[in-house]
Amino acid sequence: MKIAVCPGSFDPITLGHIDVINRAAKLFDQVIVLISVNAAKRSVFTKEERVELAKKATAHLQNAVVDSDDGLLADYLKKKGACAIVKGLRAVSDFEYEFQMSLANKKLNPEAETIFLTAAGENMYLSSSLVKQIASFGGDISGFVPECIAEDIKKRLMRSRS
Ligand code: COD
Repeated sequence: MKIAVCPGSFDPITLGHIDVINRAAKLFDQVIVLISVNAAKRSVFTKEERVELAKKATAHLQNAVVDSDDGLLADYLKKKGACAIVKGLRAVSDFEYEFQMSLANKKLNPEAETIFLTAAGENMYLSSSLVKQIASFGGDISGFVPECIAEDIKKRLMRSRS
């Protein structure tokens, strides 16, 4: 069985992430959506909240599961017997960072291939930070995140502003 991991902070998960996960689910037998730690970012949503949102947003995929891990991605892949890391690339600005990560992960776990899927044209500009900013001002985020989680995100961010 070919298992791929789609890792990210997913703070929160957006339609851009979902597009990459949907496409990975067509290429692999199983996809693990992994809520992981980016040492350079401070998350607004708790790990539990991010897992819950990701579970709701990927409920339509029969071969996807959501998990979380606080350790190294390369070790997680070994533990799960996964052969690939699937990531989305939005622009040249993503490339340098992602390229460095993929080389480091390959060094740490030579079995792990990183596969990049180019972002869909309509999601090129989309990021979790943008969603948080719009939602915290009470704006409409329905075009940016799956409909089933839009209200949860909005309520949560409006609450933390008050
Ligand atoms: N369209 C397509 N893809 C997108 C979009 C979009 N609109 N937005 C984001 N993406 C892609 C990103 O390029 C990324 O590949 C993925 O979706 C997740 O995005 P984020 O922003 O939620 O997640 P990041 O970039 O903060 O995730 C970084 C990791 C948590 C994966 C990384 O820090 C990691 O591997 N951490 C584990 C610890 C570790 O092993 N560190 C050392 C690595 S060498």
